[in-house]
Amino acid sequence: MDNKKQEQLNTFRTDNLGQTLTTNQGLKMAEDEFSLKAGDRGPTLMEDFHFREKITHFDHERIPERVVHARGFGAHGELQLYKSMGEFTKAKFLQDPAVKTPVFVRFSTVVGFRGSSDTVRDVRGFATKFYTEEGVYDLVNNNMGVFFIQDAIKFPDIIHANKPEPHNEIPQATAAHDTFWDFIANNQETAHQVMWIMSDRGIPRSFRMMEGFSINTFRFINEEVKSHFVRFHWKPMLGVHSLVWDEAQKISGKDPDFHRRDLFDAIEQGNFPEWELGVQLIKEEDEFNFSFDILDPTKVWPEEEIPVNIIGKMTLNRNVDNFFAETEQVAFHPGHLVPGIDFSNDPLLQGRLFSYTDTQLIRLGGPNFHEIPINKPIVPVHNNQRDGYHRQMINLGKVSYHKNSLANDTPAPIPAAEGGYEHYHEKVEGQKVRARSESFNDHFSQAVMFWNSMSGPEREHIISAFSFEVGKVKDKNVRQQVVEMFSNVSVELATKIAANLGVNPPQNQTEPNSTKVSPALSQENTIKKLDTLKIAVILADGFQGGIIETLDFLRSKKLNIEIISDQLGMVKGSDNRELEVQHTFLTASSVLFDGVLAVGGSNLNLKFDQDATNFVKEAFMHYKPIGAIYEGEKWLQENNMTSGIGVVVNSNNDQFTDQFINSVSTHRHWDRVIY
Ligand code: HDE
Repeated sequence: MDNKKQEQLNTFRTDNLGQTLTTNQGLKMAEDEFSLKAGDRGPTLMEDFHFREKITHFDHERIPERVVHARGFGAHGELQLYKSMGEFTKAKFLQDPAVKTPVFVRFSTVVGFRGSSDTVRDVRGFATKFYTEEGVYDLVNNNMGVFFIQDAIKFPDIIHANKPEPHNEIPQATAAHDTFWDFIANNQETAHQVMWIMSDRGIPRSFRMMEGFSINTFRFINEEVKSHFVRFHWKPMLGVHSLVWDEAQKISGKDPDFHRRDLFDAIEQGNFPEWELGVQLIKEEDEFNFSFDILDPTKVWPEEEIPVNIIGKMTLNRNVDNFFAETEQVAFHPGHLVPGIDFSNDPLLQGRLFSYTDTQLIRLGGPNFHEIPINKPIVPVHNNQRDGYHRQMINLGKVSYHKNSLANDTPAPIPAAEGGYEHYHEKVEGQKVRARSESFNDHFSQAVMFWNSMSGPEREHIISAFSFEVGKVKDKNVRQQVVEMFSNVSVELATKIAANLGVNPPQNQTEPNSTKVSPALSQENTIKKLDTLKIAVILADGFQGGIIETLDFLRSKKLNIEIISDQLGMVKGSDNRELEVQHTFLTASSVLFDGVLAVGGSNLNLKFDQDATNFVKEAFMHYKPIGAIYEGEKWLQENNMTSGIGVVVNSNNDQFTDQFINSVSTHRHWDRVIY
């Protein structure tokens, strides 16, 4: 059964199938192939209203893309609570575990244009719209726990530095260029977020395998008007997983839509992505009891110190019907609140509260974007706001002001006790200053904690990421500045990247003496599941028929099995049973899969051998699980890969299938020696 939001959207959904073609005025047309001309070789006539309407509409199809987070992908779903949060907040949608709240989520990259690739190294947006019985609530998160800057006034600066350079609009969708790193080295509050983005978190395997962090501190307010500070978290049920950099770059060419395809396919297959909603809570009276300022968006609240209280689960269960109508026109705003949730004085959050509405005005063309179906609340809207471009609502009556007597002084506000939104009565006093609190001055302790918390392979990946990104910086002085800056995080890190960057080792040779770690920051111990991992099975004609049962068994473990061969069509097994080929070596690549099962067949030729060998070799380089059986073994033997960690070969091993599943359940074999 459709939820209230879907019921509402049903009234806007239109199906052209089987219908007669009309103009936008509803006029049925007899012809849609030829413009109206004076003679069949003559000029087109001005009176051809059908031509004019069709072309005009086409000419105006584009709207400005988002200034940041331009490339995104959305889906519908629902949130259901595990328990009531009534003790902390009066927000109605956080009270009753029996209620399912409709949601719409949009994931995004930040810096690339709308047509850029999904797998670039970047922060990911994770914005959720809750259609609650008290109006729309937006939780506009990112997939990293902190942000680059501490004050919103610097947002245009960081984004200008990160975007393609203005003189030549190069490079696309990457921070690997001079202006970004020049900004970083000269704005050291960025250190912590840079560590996150240089880590594996910058190249997620899937939107379904990312966390979401509110970063900014909000408030929960309960019925007794008691306030707690709160930060929100999404925890993916599939764990937090990433690509490797070489793979991410290759996917950018092979399938720039890798992440959106992954989400779309999972939902179409009924493998609905799920995240648990968590909250970290701090009592108002404990505001100053931490070694960091809890309002500082460049700091995490370490999860070991302030546990994430898991309160419910979100399931995405429906793809959009129309990308533009829904995903492109959805308008999020961290200021869309419901009673029981309020802001903190985090100066980044405060600035965001201005920006989001402002940007929708130009992007969506006026002040009525809340009436666009995807943005419409599921509760009635009544106020004295009127008119403006594209107004849909037909307000009755002559009164559009408050106070009035002609309409009994309605629409009327209602007191907080009856559900009216009232801001928390926080006491504020101070002098007007352009300044930043001294409590925001420590830029490195948590960057050090992040580095300390990484596993060996994660550290190696960070060193490689810095070496790549800063290696693209042409200005040697900027490269040197970056090395000096990150010696405050780790002299070892700075020294290793200095060597790769052709600059001097850092002047600072004193390692930070903090040994503080937060295990929650490392992906090493995340949940690892088989569900929906994609396994490429390389088959040729004459394959050993028994493999069909093995594949069925792998499917029963929820693995997605796809067959690769040299041609599309069917491959025939030794027992004459056939399997359909999904991809050829031309249309697929190992980088699009989580693991490989090399099977082969009796009918191999040199070209097949070469293609299959390259496929397996690349998977090997990317630490992926590999199984080899029957003729498939030779592709590994000839390249000395059979003894690699995570490689399972048959060689009459009756445990083969179990061992292969074990290898796949590890996801990546970081301790494999790559040569
Ligand atoms: Fe945003 N951000 N942001 N941001 N942001 C936008 O609003 C802004 C920040 C985030 O899928 C814009 O509708 C400022 C933090 C997401 O439609 C814009 C500052 C976090 C999305 C804007 C920040 C975010 C946006 C552009 C610094 C994570 C995509 C289009 C003070 C907690 C939403 C739009 C979508 C989008 C401003 C920082 C998350 C320009 C001024 C921190 C997920 O208004």
